[in-house]
Amino acid sequence: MQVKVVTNVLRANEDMASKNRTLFNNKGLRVINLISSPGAGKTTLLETTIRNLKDKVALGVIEGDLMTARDAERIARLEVPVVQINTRGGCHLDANMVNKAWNEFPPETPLELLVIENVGNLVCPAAFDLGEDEKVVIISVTEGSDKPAKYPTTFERASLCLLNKIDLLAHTNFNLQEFYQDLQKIKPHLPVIEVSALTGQGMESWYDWLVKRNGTAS
Ligand SMILES: Nc1nc2c(ncn2[C@@H]2O[C@H](COP(=O)(O)OP(=O)(O)OP(=O)(O)O)[C@@H](O)[C@H]2O)c(=O)[nH]1
Ligand SMILES: [Mg+2]
Repeated sequence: MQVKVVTNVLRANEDMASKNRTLFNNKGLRVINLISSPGAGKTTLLETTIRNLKDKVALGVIEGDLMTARDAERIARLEVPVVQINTRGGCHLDANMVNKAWNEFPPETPLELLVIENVGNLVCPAAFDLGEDEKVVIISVTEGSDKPAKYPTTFERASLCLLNKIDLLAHTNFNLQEFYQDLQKIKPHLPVIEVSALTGQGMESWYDWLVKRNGTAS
């Protein structure tokens, strides 16, 4: 019975994700689902990215959090369209929440790229398709290099891994060799970009990935 309920929930989510994907594709909108543990640097990455890309790409953001509108307020300060979802205890976003959030954007908002910051969690978000084009996983060097091995599903389903807080590497025992070896076993050829969302180090490669894939590179 329990299994059937879970299966139904996932199937309903797949149906809505498929509707979202059709909606986004029809608008020519590229959609990224940004996943990480709490505090790995998702919002900081978005802030730095927006400062650098705002004039090149029409970017919008959906923020997912259990409580508060703090992340949406951070993004709104940069004058980018943003909608906050509060899951009120839920550990991940689902396709229905994203559909409702999408309808909160004024219809005339001209967007080319939509980034969805998922709830801080390295496990549950991977199971729920939101209708995105690609998942991007962030891990930061302060979390330990064993995270891909311990939470492989998110890495398996991601198209790109960002290794954040690289500015702090020398102050941690993060083992780059172990990290890359584990990733190689979980998802060979998964691209990894080492970045500091705070200092901007390595971020050009991330912008290239986002903008070129968006088809707006000149
Ligand atoms: N040194 C350093 N600190 C960073 C970097 N990126 C983020 N931080 C810091 O890490 C903390 C958490 O960053 P956030 O961007 O709020 O993390 P988040 O993933 O959005 O967190 P949740 O939304 O709560 O899951 C903040 O104090 C940031 O300033 C980085 O590249 N280097
Ligand atoms: Mg955040």
